[in-house]
Amino acid sequence: MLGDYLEGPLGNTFPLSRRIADLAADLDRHEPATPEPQPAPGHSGSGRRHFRTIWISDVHLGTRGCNAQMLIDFLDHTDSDTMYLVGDIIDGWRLKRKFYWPSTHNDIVWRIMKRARRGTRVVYIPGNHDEMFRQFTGLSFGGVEIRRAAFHDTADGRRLMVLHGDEFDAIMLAHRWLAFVGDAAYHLLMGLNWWVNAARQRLGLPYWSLSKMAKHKVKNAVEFISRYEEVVARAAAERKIDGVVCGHIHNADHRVFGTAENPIEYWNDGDWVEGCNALVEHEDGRMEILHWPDEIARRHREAEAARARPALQVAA
Ligand SMILES: [Mn+2]
Repeated sequence: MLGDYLEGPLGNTFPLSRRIADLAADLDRHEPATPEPQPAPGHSGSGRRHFRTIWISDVHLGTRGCNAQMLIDFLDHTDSDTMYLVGDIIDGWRLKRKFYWPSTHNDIVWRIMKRARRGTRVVYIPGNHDEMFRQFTGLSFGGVEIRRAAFHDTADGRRLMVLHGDEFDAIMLAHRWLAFVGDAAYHLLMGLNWWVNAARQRLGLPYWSLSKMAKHKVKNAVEFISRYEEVVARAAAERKIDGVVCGHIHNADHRVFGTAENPIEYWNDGDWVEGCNALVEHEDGRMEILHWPDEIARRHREAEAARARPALQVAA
C-alpha cells in the first residue's frame, strides 16, 4: 500500500519508493547492513542515553553530503519518548537528478522505523527537499506520523512550534539572491567537504567541517542567518507561543528574543551534512544542542578511563 502511495509523488524516476515500502512492509525481514551494537554483557537495559525528546533535521539522505555513519552512531546510542524529524530527511531534489542510495542510507530509514516500532512516537515534518511527503500530512506510515508542523509541550511547560523553516523563505525574499548564490557555492563546498573528510579519515584525523568555517567567515551569510532567526522568532511571538524549533539553514543555534517577561526562544537543530547536531530535551525540560562528533570523542575518553581504572586500583 505504501508503495502505491509513494509511486506517484516520487515518480518512476528512481526506485526509492519501493525500497521504503519494502522496509515498512516487513521490518524484521530486513537486517541493516550496519548491525545495531549489542549492549555490553553485564549491563542491563539498552545502554542508550535516554532523552524525553530528540529533534533532528536536514539529513539529506540520497546525497553524498549526508554523514550517514555519524547519524547511525547517534541513533544507536540514543533513545527518546518522542522524536521529531524536522524536514529535509530525504533529498528528493538531488535524487530525481541522480539516484544515490547506499546501504547506510537504507539503514537510517530502517532504524527510524524500528524506533517507531519499539514505542518511540516519531513525528515527521517534511521540509522543502522532501516536500513530496507533505501531501501525506495527517497520515501515518509504519507508525511514523506525517505532519505539516507540530506543537511540542516541554516537561517544564513551554509550548514550542516545530516546523522545518522554509516557510520563512518568502519573507526572506530580499535575501533570495544570496540564498541562490549560496546554494550553488554551498553544494560545491559540500562536495569538497566530503573529499577533505574522506582524506582525513584515512589519515586517522577527526571530522572537520570546511563549510562551517567558511560560513562563519562570510559576513553576508552570518547576517542572513541572524535575520532568519529574528523572522522565525517574530512568527512565534505572533502565535503567542514560547518558541520555535526549526532546521533548514544548517546552523544549530539557540537564541532568545522578545522581552525579559516574554522571552521567545529560537532553537535550530542543525544538520547531518556538516554540523552533525541534534537537539534534545532532558527529562526536566532542559534543552541542549548536541554536537555528535564531540559526544563520540567523549565516549571514547570515558571508555579509555574505564579501562585504566582497574590498573590504578591495583597500584593503590
Ligand atoms: Mn530545507
